[in-house]
Amino acid sequence: MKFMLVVVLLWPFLAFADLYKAYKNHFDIGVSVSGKQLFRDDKIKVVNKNFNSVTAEYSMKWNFVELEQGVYNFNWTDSFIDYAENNNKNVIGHTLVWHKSNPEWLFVDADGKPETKEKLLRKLEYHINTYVGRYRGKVKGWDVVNEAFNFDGSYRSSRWLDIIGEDYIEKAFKFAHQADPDAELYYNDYGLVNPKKQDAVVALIKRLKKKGIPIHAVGIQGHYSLTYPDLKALDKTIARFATLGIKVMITELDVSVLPFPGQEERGEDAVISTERMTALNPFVEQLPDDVEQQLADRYVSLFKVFLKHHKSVSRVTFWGITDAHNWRNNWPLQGRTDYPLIFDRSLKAKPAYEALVKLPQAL
Ligand code: 9MR
Repeated sequence: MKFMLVVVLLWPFLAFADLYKAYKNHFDIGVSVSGKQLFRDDKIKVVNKNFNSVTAEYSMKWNFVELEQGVYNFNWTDSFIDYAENNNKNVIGHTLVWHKSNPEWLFVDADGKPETKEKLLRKLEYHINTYVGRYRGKVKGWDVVNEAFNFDGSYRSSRWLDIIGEDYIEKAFKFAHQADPDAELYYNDYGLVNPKKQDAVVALIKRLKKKGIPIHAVGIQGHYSLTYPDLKALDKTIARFATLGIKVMITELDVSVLPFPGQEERGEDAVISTERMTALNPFVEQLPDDVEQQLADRYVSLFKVFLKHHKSVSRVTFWGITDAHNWRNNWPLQGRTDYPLIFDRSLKAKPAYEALVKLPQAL
């Protein structure tokens, strides 16, 4: 009798212990890990318990693994892969081709002149072969190309586009497939609820599929806020991508609770009065309970949409372990105090976490 009572009282804690286990019938729950966090026991304990998929926040980008041409530094990634193998976590490779985080040498020749199309393609192929090939069978999927379009649907300006042209995207997918035919390959971008950008990505996916170039998922970056995006638009976005016969992944999820500054307040030369800065950075000491609750409710609303589409959504990845380390503290303005994740600055689970753990069984 006593035993029964204990089980009944403890049931919510026993049943809802770990976040990823709560979603085991729906999708993977991932998190990004930054360079140093991999070696911090307190952070890794949180990852072990709650997430079954891991992405490097920056340490697998080109300038980290091959800062000097031909001189590879795989130390961090080797440790990351070992960690994942030993702890049963899926590894997502982030990211092979991006307009940022590239080494100086990549786009120029030995004389410092712009690289030719042919030579840049060879550099890309060699890099992908070496890198993706090294971790063949160990990385579940790669963000092959990251953020290649503008909001108006045009190609985003980059050295890749300038030198190679639009087909740099398909070349990257081809090279990645050659290097590891079993790896999943993804296109990853933000703002995909935006109709024109969405159209451009849908067209890209259709084009790749028509040409027989493998693409397995679209990564919808979830850099959100308490009001953005509109949930109906998100719902439609996921549904549309799912009709293309690919998986949908919610990547880079974080929910800012801070006001979004106007365009004129965001430039490097912007002058913001002290009064206005207080309004833009209102929670320097702590997050008030009512906003904490709004954050929890917002996470629940977002996850209800993801759960609705669980047959197409295969992963949801948070962009960071703790509020103490998340890029939203410095974007779109430097030096604010944001609270976008589900573990607070002392690694304590927030009400949003508790709500998400309970959600699948409550529906
Ligand atoms: O959060 C990442 C930050 O720590 C890095 O300094 C930055 C450059 O490597 O990249 C940030 O992550 C970005 C991601 O790779 C792609 N989408 C936008 C993310 C936020 O800028």
